[in-house]
Amino acid sequence: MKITDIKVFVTCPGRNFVTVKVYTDEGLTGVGDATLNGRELAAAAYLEEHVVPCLIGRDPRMSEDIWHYLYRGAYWRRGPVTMAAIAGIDTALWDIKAKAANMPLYQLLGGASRTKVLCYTHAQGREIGEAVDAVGERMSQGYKAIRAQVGIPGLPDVYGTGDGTLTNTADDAGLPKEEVWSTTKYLPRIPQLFEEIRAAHGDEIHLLHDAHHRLTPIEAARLGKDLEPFRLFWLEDTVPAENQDGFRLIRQHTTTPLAVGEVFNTIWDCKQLIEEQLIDYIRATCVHAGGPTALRRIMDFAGLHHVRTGCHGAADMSPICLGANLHLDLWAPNFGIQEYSGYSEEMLSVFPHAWSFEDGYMHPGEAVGHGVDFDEEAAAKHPYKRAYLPVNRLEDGTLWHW
Ligand code: EZ4
Ligand code: CO
Repeated sequence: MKITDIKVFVTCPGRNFVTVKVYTDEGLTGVGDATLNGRELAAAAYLEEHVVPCLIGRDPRMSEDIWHYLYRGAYWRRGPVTMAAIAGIDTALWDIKAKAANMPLYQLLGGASRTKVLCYTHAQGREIGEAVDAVGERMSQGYKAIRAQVGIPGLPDVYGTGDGTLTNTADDAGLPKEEVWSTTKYLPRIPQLFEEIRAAHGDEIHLLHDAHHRLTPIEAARLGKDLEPFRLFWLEDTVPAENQDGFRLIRQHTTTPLAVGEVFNTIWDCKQLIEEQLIDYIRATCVHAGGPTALRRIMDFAGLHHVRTGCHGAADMSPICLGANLHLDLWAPNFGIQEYSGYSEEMLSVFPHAWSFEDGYMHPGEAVGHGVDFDEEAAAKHPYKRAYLPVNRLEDGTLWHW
């Protein structure tokens, strides 16, 4: 089998998605997600100019060799643009491989280790009461695990509480929106939120929270301690994880389970946190961590150290990424949970898919390959539109972590 062509599509059915489609001389095709929110055309150009020409004529079944060709062969390793591009190709190659084997992808990985995949979704409100109600609404939709976020008194909409989480964001000039942040105002608010959620909805529902990289280690340690009575499933992204030593301090102070890694690109970003058992869940996901070839290594490595998986699955990864994740989730012996924030009908119209949600659980489906397709005609109706993730400033104007 030979690769005859590779096309890269950038479409915006409500938000920008980068899709790679690999064509072969035997008629089989595969698709992969290469979306990098706010930097979409960088990943697309990387693919079109620097990757596609090298792969024409190669055997698509040699996904391991192609992965290393793109990773080692570039000399410049790692980085979000490179790894999203590699992920797009790698996911498409596994799609082809599984189609050639006439199997759903999870069978090639070792088969199902469970019958269904626990997922969590998002609930939020500007006021605590609103967030408590939103959790109840999600419970009534069947969800068994819910991430709760709430507005902070004295601040305009903060991360996770506005209404722009599903769609492209930019200000009126098409540039990044600016948000305002105060850790002092945030820290006492979150334990109040979870106290009220537990009081209203009981002990059974799994609760999660995302601090979105905004704290220092000692602040994170304090928040983790304050949240212990409410038994969170996890507390996510407390501190920026470039400095992984910071997690030692958090770990020494709290039994609240910790999750991190949605921005990680490679197993090297996970190494210290996993080896030293400083976290409980690794958030690495197909599109940002280099595709199934790389993600399954991270998952196995995590399994050696009592770390479970928790793939990032917000709506700025395409339904292809979610589909590929679900196959890995169904297989991984140390699976933890899968994020699922949902997609609009417009987004789903571009990505026909075999995956499904029922009563709080997902399943990748039994279609051959990873089970997600790309509708070129539907995509063509939604041209790329420049957009950004927001930036964040402290109240005195200091640029902060978003
Ligand atoms: O901010 O996907 O856990 N989910 C998240 C997401 C991320 C976006 C960034 O592109 O933190 O909402
Ligand atoms: Co997050």
